[in-house]
Amino acid sequence: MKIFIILFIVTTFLYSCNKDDEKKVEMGEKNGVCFEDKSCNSGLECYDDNICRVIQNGHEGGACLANGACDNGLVCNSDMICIKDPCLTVVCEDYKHCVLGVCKPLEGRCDSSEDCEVGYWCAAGNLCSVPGVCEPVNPCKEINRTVCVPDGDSYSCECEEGFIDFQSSCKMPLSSYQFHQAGFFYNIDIPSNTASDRCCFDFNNDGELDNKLGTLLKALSSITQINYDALLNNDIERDRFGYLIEYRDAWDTDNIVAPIYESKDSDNIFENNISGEGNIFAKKSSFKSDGEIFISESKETLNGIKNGEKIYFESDYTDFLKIPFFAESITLELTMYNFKLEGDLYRDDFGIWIKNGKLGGKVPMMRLLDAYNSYYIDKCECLNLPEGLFYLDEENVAQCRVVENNECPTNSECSSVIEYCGMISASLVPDVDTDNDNINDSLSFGMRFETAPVSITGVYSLEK
Ligand SMILES: [Ca+2]
Ligand SMILES: [Ca+2]
Ligand SMILES: [Ca+2]
Repeated sequence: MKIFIILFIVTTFLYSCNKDDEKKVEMGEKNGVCFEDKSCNSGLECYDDNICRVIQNGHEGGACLANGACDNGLVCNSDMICIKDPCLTVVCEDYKHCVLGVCKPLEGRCDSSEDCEVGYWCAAGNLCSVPGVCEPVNPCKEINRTVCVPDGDSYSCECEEGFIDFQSSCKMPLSSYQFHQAGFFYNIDIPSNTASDRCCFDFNNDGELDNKLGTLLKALSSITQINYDALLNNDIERDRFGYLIEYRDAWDTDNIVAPIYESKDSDNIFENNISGEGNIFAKKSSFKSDGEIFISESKETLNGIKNGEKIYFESDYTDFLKIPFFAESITLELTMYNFKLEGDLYRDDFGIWIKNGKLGGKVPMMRLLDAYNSYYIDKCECLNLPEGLFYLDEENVAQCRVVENNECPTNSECSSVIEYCGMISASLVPDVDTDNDNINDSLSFGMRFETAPVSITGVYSLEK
């Protein structure tokens, strides 16, 4: 029994001693044993002997050394504490180096001119350079599709690759142009502009649709013995005349550009031109030159077109379309300027087409009389009027020349045109003032059409 009691006291004593030691230094505390994961409380680090002690300068979490250095793999941050180098996991571009985890340009290299010393700018290749004649503001910037080429103290603005210099502007050569989806015009109809058949545009802003020339052509059909609708559609079927509309950037951007070209069939088969399988050339004569693509470039902002939605284009005043009426071997060629096009646009996976189309423009009186004159000069040599039958007087009114040596057979078209010349010229009263001098100088004209989807095969030139 005695032995047991002594043993108990000793055990209790030893136990109390141990307990007092642990109270003084707990795990993770200064001079205490490290935690199982070799960590210690804040401000301490676990030494190799598994005891927590104050972090030494230069170690992770400790102050940086006097010269700002830290142990390997560590960097001194702005609080002068050594931290794990964040750059160890950062990859910078060639001209940059990593500073505390952020990629910054090396000396003499740059992302912007602010990275360079005063007097230098950030040039190509992220190099800080002394500005040249083309820098830092590119003097060619305002000229489309150009690059600035330095030449000593001077510079020149030259066309970007793929473009050529044409009349002081850079244009894409036709040879490298890729045509987009297109439409072929057919079912042409010149409205008579009776009350039930009004078309197509209001050219003089009085709220009424104007088609002075269309109305006249219809009225004159009986005199000139020309059925203009039939002529046009026949000529289209026989590929003597045709138009294409190219839908450039129709769906990619808000800005739809749709130039119109004269066309030439690739296979002389008309049916496929209107069945959606036509391959048709754009005539080279529709292009101002090799260096300039568009005879007309009409722009309209459309935020995505839905099926059946109206499209509307208007060309510049200087853009024109020729409408040739072929009668036998003779052409009466009308030229309309500042043309407008309107229609309901449809599309599917195979193409784009227009229904209820209207195409109209302004035909200057002078150009119209020229057309009539050259028609009758060719057709009616017997009139002996090489300068033509019609002329414009000082008041811009169409007049007929006096025919003195008429050798035309009676009852021929040429004889009847003398008879009706006064009536024709009296009906040629312009209704549109194009130069705002308050004197009408042009006739409004419009016609209806449809288009069928076709592909533009390329450019057709007579020289081929
Ligand atoms: Ca009008
Ligand atoms: Ca064809
Ligand atoms: Ca005028």
